Amino acid sequence: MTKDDRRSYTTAVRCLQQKENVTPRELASGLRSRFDDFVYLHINMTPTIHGTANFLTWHRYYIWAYEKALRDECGYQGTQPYWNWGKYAADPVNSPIFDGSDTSMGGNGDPLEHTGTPLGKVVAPWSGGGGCVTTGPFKDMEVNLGPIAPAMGGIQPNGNGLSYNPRCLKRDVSSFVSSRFTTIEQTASLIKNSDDIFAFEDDMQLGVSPDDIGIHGGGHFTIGGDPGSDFYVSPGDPMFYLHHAEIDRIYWIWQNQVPTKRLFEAGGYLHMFLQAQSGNGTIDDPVEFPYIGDTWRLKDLLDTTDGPFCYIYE
Ligand SMILES: [Cu+2]
Repeated sequence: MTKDDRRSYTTAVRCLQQKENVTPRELASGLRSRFDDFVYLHINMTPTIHGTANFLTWHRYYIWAYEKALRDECGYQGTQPYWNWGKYAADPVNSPIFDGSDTSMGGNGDPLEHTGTPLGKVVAPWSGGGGCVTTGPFKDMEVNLGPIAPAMGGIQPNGNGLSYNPRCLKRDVSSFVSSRFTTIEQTASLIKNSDDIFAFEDDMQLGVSPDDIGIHGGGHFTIGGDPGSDFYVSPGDPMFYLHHAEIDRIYWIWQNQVPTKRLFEAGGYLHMFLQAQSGNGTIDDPVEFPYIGDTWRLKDLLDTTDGPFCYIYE
């Protein structure tokens, strides 16, 4: 993206953060903006959109609806950017994305030492940030909802996370995480070696060995912080949408290796915690987006050039 395009994008995101929410405040008293509509929906649906048959398609539409809101409600003329993690996996803090300039997505958090961020069997150590983001376009933004399940040390949950809890955006951008879990080799291997949708979505979310967290977790925990390290509230950090655009791009590349099969399949359970008890998802399942979009069938969301979509990645 040109520097002007990058500034247009973050300006539109800040606009979304200034617009009124559409979701009724009776559902979450902490809602303060149109941006929060997206955060709230993700919080509310977390157990039925992760580790599930609809994980990839739900997040695909979610990112698309966010881009649409930026365009229709905040005058953004560009497209949704993605974060090619692998390109900067060795040193994300100094990449154009996190360097804190006015063309970045905001800098790392100020130094605030903590006990680390547990990631399954591995603990990502404090990586020099952890405090408030004080540079770049989001230095003054307020995070209103959460925390619910913050992974970074030193951050406490705030009940059900739905009440008004204004605070700064915190990050602990981690090369420990990015260099272990989001390299180009790992992404290429996921695309080349996942023969079916089960292997693809499992390896992406869980990794290929017990101490791996997959590229999905890798991107999330490269950002870290609050709400970035919070499974429920992570869309409260604007970087979420660049991370999940990259997830969608990798999914799109993988689908297009065998389009005759991969544009027509989904697999997995309906509920992350209930697993087998919840039953298997199918491509006829409804996929819902209250207050940010419409209700679709999963099969409508499999092809980025069909159903509601008409896009490709460059
Ligand atoms: Cu999610």
